[in-house]
Amino acid sequence: MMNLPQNTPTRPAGHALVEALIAQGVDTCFGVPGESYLAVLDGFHEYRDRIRFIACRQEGGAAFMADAQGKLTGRPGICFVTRGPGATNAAIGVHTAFQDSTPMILFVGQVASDQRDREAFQEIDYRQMFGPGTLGLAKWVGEVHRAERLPEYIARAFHTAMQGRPGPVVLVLPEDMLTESITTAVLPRVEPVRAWPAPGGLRQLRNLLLAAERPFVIAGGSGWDAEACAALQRFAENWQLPVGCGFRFQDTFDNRHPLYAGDVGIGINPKLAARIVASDLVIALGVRLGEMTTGGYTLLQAPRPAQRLVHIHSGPEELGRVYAADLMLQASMACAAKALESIAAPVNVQWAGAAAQAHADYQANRQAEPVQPLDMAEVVKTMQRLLPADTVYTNGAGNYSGWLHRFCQYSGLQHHGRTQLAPTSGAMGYGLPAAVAAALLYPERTVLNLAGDGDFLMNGQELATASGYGARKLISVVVDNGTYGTIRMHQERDYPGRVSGSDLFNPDFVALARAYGWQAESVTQTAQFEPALARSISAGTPSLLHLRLSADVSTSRTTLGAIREAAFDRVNGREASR
Ligand SMILES: Cc1ncc(C[n+]2csc(CCOP(=O)(O)OP(=O)(O)O)c2C)c(N)n1
Repeated sequence: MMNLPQNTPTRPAGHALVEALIAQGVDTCFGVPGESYLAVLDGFHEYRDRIRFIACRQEGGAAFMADAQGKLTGRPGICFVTRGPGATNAAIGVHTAFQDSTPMILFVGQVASDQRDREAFQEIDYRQMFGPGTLGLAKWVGEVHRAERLPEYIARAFHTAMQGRPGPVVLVLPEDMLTESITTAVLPRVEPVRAWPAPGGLRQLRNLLLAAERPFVIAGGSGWDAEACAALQRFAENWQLPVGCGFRFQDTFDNRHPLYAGDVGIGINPKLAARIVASDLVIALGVRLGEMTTGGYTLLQAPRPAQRLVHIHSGPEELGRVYAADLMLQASMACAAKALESIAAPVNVQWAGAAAQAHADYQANRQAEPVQPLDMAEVVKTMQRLLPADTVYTNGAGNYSGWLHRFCQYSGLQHHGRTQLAPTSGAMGYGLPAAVAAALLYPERTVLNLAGDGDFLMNGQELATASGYGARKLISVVVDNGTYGTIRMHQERDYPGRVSGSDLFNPDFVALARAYGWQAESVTQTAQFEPALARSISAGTPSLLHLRLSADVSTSRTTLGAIREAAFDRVNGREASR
């Protein structure tokens, strides 16, 4: 517990806010400045030896950086933006933090209290904009009307962001409130209150396991820590359970472990999908069981799956939201797996061989037909061969991310903390700012961002933040196929041959990166990638590798041409049968 000062000197609320962040252990904040919160910026100046404000180039980038900070540290990532235009730009990060269950706090400057409700300059009602009425944005929106209560609001924001299902909180700061002088002391560091699963529920889970023949665990979601991931591994080992990781939570279970069965997300290994469908007990541990982790609600039929279902989640509102599970347990992920590993397992389980087979299927899925002239599977495997084991991999949205999902082997959190930063919200533009945040927060670690050409330019301006703040071990690999490839893929499936709105007109990515002080080069053939990556690793500055790919290379499994042909065959077949 921090000792509270007995006689807190008078200071502006804007300074007290920065003091409160320091008391919460925050040493880095992301944001774009605005005249609406000058008193807070002055607080950052006052405490500049203890906390830094990273000035980003667009609030969308800043909010994604805060989300990445939340994912990496397990405590709220912090973002500051100005009113109206700043807040609207930042909304994408709030949505991502909500869908990804990332603890995050967005501080928004607000018009002065005596101007409220006049639609004053850049005024928005943030409770309406982000609030519970718009389900899927902030977990809570608070507006601070009394400066002396600011410490109370900040402590609540930290609790709310971390407790239950973690998520984003928006705190609104009227300009005049921030300049008021207060003597209120800041509150001590907040630790989240955690929930353990009920003992009776654990007994029921044991009975379900003993009655099962083909159980399967899907682990993921937010709130895991190193100890919890280690406990999950022991639980799986005790019961010889095959474990899959939920969509974009691939670092929950060590991918090299013999019980690992693969990722349960977009582009799932068909054999893994079949295994889950054929299982008779699914233990969903920490995952929301959303569309991406259930194969569009088909791996588990909604709302009543064919398999028996145990759903363990930190947020009670997620339990029973879609699925009528046989057993639902509310528990924080930091506690759940520790409780599960205490469940006594029999000496032998009848499905032991199944876990080995599931891992063999996962390994087989990492083999792919060679592709000429630039083989993305080889690119990802080369990255993993050359980069340190604790490298953080980031991506945004787009088909290109499928190569990471399928071929990158993430380690469990017990080894290197989080090594995957990727938006379950499917937000394009996430990967580059997330990588910049990781590189600035953990300068000793290497960070690799894989980006599509569409995805990359959604937040390309943050190249300046990386070089400006001295990121070094940061590599961005841009997969340039000249198209919004994912959308083109859907078009070819549904409207074959009718390309509309999905072509891209790209800049010279190498020249662009160099203009920002990055090292950069192009790669057109597989053999060029390894030496280029080696040069990036020893660059001492951020670097960009521009991979030029044919638009026809659509996913790790198929080409645009094949998709189009199949679609034409379908259409023609339909017409012929009329
Ligand atoms: C912010 C945002 N806008 C639009 C989309 C819809 N979308 C999903 S993937 C995609 C195309 C991605 O293109 P690119 O980054 O070039 O990757 P590719 O699919 O070609 O590999 C689009 C437009 C989205 N997911 N997020």
